[in-house]
Amino acid sequence: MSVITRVFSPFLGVSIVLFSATVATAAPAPERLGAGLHSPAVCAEAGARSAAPGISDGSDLSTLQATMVEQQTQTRLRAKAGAGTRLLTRIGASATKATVVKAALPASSVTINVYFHRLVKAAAVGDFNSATNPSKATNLANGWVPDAQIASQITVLNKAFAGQFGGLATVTPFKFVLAGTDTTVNATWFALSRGGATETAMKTALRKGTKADLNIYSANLSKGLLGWSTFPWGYAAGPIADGVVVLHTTLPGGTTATYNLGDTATHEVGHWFGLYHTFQGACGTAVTTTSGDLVSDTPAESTPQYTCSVRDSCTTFAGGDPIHNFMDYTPDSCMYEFTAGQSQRMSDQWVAYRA
Ligand SMILES: [Ca+2]
Ligand SMILES: [Ca+2]
Ligand SMILES: [Ca+2]
Ligand SMILES: [Zn+2]
Repeated sequence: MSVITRVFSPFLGVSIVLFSATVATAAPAPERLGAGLHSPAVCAEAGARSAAPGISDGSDLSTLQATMVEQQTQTRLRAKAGAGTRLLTRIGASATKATVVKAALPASSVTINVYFHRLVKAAAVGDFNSATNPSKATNLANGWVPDAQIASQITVLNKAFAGQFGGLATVTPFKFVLAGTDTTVNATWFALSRGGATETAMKTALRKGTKADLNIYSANLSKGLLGWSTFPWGYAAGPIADGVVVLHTTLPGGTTATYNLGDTATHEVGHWFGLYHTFQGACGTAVTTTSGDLVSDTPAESTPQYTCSVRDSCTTFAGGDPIHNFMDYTPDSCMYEFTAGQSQRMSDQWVAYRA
């Protein structure tokens, strides 16, 4: 209970009421709720997202957890309404219960510093950046992601968040610049597991910058994971954990087939900005900003889609599944768009937690 109190103190009364009201429908225990919201890695991707549909890491938020996050976000947006952020509309009976809708930050108006941390297993053999190095494959396997791949990853992020991969072509508020790259030879850190003491030790040693800076770590993730990320609302309680972790072979030009165009990072950075999976909350109860992934222009989706096959998993609601959305689980070549609603959510989350 103390964890909830610390996070949701602005909403303590509301949270208790909410929890009490949902106990009868098997709401998570308070301890689990707190752990879920504070986990250094509340979202992780199944590496087998193409080959083994149905694998779940249990990292998606419950509807109750998502509701509590929304309440906290609303309070923070409301508190910042007078601090230079325009309050567009209030819908509701009173200011304290109203839904706050912010003007989206202007397109491409926020530049994110990216600190890239390359974890490697052993010292490089020769020049790891050289395409003609006979030991190139060994170096790649040991985590020596070439500088050119890191540069390409930044380019992919910039194109993805500027809507330059086609599809809906949504230009979000965000741009990225590589602020620094460091390399650490540590076989234990390289074989990274999610949520353990090793991750904490590694991030404690390497994380740079503030809540507005993006730290990306590349490593040989255990259990077949492609990547994981923290959410923005977790920063206050876990600043060291804040950031994105990706399998080292998922960068553009990497060796993990179908996941080597750099969209693992795109997807995880989406979480870092506060986006949920498009299948969050399954079909939900409606296609609105209060159901499912809390974005009204992403069609409801019951489960992750692991291939690029068109389907409609929530026939109650209009629209085919958003298989081309970066926040589904489809292969990199299949995912290429964010929606305007997702851009608005990222903008709101940025104002609430990272600005
Ligand atoms: Ca939706
Ligand atoms: Ca549908
Ligand atoms: Ca793509
Ligand atoms: Zn995810």
